Parts: sequence; C-alpha cells; structure tokens
Amino acid sequence: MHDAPPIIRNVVARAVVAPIGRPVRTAMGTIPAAPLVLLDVHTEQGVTGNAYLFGYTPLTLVPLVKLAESLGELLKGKQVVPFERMKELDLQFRLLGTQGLLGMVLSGLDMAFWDILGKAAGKPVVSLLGGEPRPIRAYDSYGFVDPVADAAQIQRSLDQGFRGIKIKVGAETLAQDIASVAAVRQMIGPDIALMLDFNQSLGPMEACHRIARLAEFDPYWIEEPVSAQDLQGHARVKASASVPIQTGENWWFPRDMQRAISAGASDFVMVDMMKIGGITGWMAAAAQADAASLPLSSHIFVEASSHTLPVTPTCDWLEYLDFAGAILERPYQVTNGTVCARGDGLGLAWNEDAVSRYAVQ
Ligand code: SMN
Ligand code: MG
Repeated sequence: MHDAPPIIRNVVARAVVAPIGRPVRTAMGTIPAAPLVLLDVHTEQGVTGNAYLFGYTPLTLVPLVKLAESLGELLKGKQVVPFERMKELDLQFRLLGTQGLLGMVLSGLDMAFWDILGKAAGKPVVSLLGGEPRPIRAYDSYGFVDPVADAAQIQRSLDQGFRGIKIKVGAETLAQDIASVAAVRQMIGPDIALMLDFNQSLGPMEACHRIARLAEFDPYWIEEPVSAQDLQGHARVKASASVPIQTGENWWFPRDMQRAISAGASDFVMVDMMKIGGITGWMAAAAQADAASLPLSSHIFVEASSHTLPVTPTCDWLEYLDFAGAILERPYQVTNGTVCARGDGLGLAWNEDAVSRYAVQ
C-alpha cells in the first residue's frame, strides 16, 4: 500500500536567541548565545515538520524568517518529497545561486520535510534512511579555554564519558595556543582525543609553523587552519603537517565537498547539515566521503546529525555543541559520551514557553 505524501500548506518561521551553556569564543569572534530560526512546515494532513537554522549572528534572523516564509509560499500545494523539492529549488535558484542565507533555508526546509516523513510513518528519520538509532561517539566542543577557569567544566565533560574534547586555537600568539593546548592535554591525559580548531584564522605559512609546534600534544585533528575557501592552502598545510587536517563545516552543498576532495584539502571531513543541503545533501556527502575513504564527522546540529551519522559509512564523531537545547521540549542527552537519535521524525519539539521567552522580532 502506498500513502500519498503530505501536501505543504505553509511555512511559519520564528526567530529566537537561545542561551547556551558557555559562550563559544573563537579566533574569528565570540558567539554568546544561539541566534536560531525555528521552522514549522505545516501540511494539509496536519503533520508539522520542525527544524531550526543557526544564524551565527542575530543580524541574519529577520532576513532568514522572511526568506523561509516566502519559500513557503512557493512550496504551497507541493508534496513533501524532499529529493524532488530540492532538485526543483536548485534549478529555480540557479541564476541567483544557493550559497548563503538561501542555502541555509533550503537545507532547513529539507530537514523539516524529512521530519514530516518520519512523523507520518511513526519512525525516526534514521530508520527511513535505512539505518536504525544507535549511539554515536561525541566530542564535547569548547571555545578558547582558560585552563584555570574551565578546569571544572572539562572534568565534567570527562565525567559525562566524552572520549574527545575540542578547543579553539588561533590566539594572538603561538605561546598562548601552546599554553592552553598543553594544559588541556595535561588535564585529559593521553587517551582522550583532542581536536584543535583554528576557525580559518591563519595564512598557510603561519598555520604550518603553529601546527609543527602543537603536534607534540598529539591532536586528533587540526581544523580549518586557513580560510575555508582556500583549498590549495589547506592542501599545502596538510602536506607539511605531521598531524591530520580537518575541514568541511563551511562547504555549501555536495559540490563544494567535491572541490575540496579533488584538491586534497584534508584527511578528515566534517559536514554542516545546514550548509550541505539538509538530510538529502548529507546523504550525497556521505557517499562522497565513503568513496574517498574520508572519516566524516558532524558540525553542530546535534539532533539531525544523530540521524544521518549512523548511515554514514565512514562515520567518525558527532560534535556536541548544544545550541538548541534551551528551546526544546526534550533536549538530546549525552549518555556515556554518546548521542543517540530518536523519533518520531528528527525528535524535535519546541518548548513554547522557552520560545516565547527568547523570541526576537
Ligand atoms: C563553530 C564555529 C561557530 C559556530 C559554531 C561552531 C566551530 C565548530 O567552527 O567547529 O564548532
Ligand atoms: Mg570548526
């Protein structure tokens, strides 16, 4: 028997700035709270799809809300068939291009479409993708750390069972980077993976210099040492480094990933659900990573990524950076350092009291 797919009625988008456990201080600026756009895709059948966008800065919120609701107008009356809708929208915006805010909204709508299909079937999205919910190892993701002020937090991460910790580097001086990396390595011991994220802050020469000095602390990966756009720069750094290079959170759709793989930009890849094209884009990216034998990790989007990592052949780590927990009815939990998908759909439901509290116009 085949039930016809639900029909899209409209899209309602709301902006919030949600509090987060600790500010994310990076070499390229601090994120004190999470600017989010909550998407509700309503259908004629009464099933509503939920997903959220992470806007990086509150400046993006108003245009994202407007764009999402305008796209809802275009989609009115169409079936929730994510593959077809994404193909159509890609063609519809070929002249404009789909990077940036538009790409974020398209990816978010795709996530909401899959959420609808999961809810309609009474299953978690991972099951629709041919997998099943399973615990995925997670690393706890920090900003710049202050070895003294953050020591108790890091101990708490270890107590929660995390087997990996990521911290930011790219401070004003190499000496500062060395001090924080040395202190954290000392705190966590040799067996916990330690990821270092430069957030695109260096040029290739300086990156090679710093990485050579940081290698003694046995980093699991060095992330975005140079501009994400600079694929040749990444490749140069990778050729000189004795430790693995990670990049990918800023790739727009699977085609960007293909360029990076062709350039030999990294040893590891990490995919951002909101930039790679939602669940549909992720599945294409997962196939590319598999074909190139590149271990794939997630970037933020804890909930949706926990549904796609189990069906990613080269699944590596889930990034635990909880941007949406404050506005969710049931935030995803960490159990023994792992995160497990749950349904129906993506398992997201808004805590409406919290949404009103943190709403912005
Ligand atoms: C990051 C930067 C900005 C916002 C969220 C996350 C970071 C990461 O690059 O990898 O966690
Ligand atoms: Mg990063």
